[in-house]
Amino acid sequence: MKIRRAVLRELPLQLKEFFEISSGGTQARRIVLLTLEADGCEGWSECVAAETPGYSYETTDTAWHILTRWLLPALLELEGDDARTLVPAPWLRGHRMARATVEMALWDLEAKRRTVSLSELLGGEVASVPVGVSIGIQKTDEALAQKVGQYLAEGYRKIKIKIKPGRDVDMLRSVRSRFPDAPIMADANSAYALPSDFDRLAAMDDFGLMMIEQPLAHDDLLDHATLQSRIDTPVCLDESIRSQGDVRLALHLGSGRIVNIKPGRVGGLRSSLAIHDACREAGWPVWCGGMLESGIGRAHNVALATLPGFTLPGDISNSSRYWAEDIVLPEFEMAGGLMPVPDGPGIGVTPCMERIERLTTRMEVFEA
Ligand code: OSB
Ligand code: MG
Repeated sequence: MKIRRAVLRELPLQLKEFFEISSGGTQARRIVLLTLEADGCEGWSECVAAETPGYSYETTDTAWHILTRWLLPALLELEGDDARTLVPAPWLRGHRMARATVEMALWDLEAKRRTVSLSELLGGEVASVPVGVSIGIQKTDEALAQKVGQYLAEGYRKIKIKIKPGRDVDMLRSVRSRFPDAPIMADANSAYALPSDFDRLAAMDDFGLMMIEQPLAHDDLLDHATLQSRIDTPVCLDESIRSQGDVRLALHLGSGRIVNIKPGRVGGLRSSLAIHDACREAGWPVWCGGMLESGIGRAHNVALATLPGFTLPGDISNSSRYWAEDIVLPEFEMAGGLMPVPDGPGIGVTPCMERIERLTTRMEVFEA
């Protein structure tokens, strides 16, 4: 098996609503899609890098550079029986979002070559997955309460509220008083530090949160362990887990009790499976995070979330929660808090080529 053609595209897609996290906000997404062709099949993936280096050092532009200068030219030189064994430029350090883009397209391609769903190829076990929604920082407590109420009514099983210093304890108290039993959690995206913010974080123990996600530095595990030993709320790691090595260290140190797995962040699906397995063995639940993806990235996330260790609802919401119109058919739409898993070959959704081609603002093609 040899990849005959690789096509990398960028297309702008406007989120319906401005999405603010502690490090900044986004409305205009720059979606990067990769298509790999071999044996009459097409593997698809989406690069999760953001427009600005606020979540990770990688951005749309660094990923584009690493993909076009290094990964895709090297990929076209490789050959193997199973698409998943093709690892271009294994010497290349870091840049996991760029690397994951290639790896995830190869998984989709291999699933399509075998005419099985991506979920089945990954070892998934269920036909639908429980899902939640992530709410950006809102200007007022009223605006937040309105959104929480709306999403609970739609059936989401986990309501994630973005927090930052100054929009945290009082805001969470207000939302908890209005929704006493709702499955609520908070995500700080690394906005706090120890020891200065300890009291503020410990105060959140009063609100019965499902978890607090990534309260401390994006590359820290040690202070997270100290924090977890002193608060009751489970700490969930996001930014700090970039590899199997990171999760082994986190498990050893007790840096939390839960991991948010985003395949793009950890270099792909193989690495996600290893992190899943390590957490499962240690008794830590995992769930699948999101990066405001289009339906292409979402399809990969849904497939990954069918693995048995994904016991908590993922940040996998309806296409219509993000976009006026998604770029895949059918669009993702959950019912009763459960997202159906596409059962067609590979990612199981069809890219809308006419729309994708019309929106594309840059494209590079590689041919063997
Ligand atoms: O920290 O999980 C995060 C979006 C962009 C960057 C970081 C995060 C998020 C989300 C959105 O929470 C989840 C989604 O895609 O719905
Ligand atoms: Mg997060």
